[in-house]
Amino acid sequence: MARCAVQKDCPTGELSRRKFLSIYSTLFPEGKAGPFYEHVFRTFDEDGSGRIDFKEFLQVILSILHNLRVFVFRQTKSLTT
Ligand SMILES: [Ca+2]
Repeated sequence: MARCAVQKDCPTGELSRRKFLSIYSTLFPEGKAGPFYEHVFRTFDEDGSGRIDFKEFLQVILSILHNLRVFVFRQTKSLTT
């Protein structure tokens, strides 16, 4: 079901500015979509294409997982020393 929603929202496999703002405004009607969009795309859109492709998305996910692993390691180490 989630895959169908992604294919419907991003049929090219990339997330555009327009689609991002549409999804964000639907999920967070009280939120400030513009500033958040700028932050997200500055972080995710590595090639500056104005779209987030699957490779860029995976790189961010891997970065988050790495940072989470480092955080857990440090927390665990501080408990044992
Ligand atoms: Ca891009």
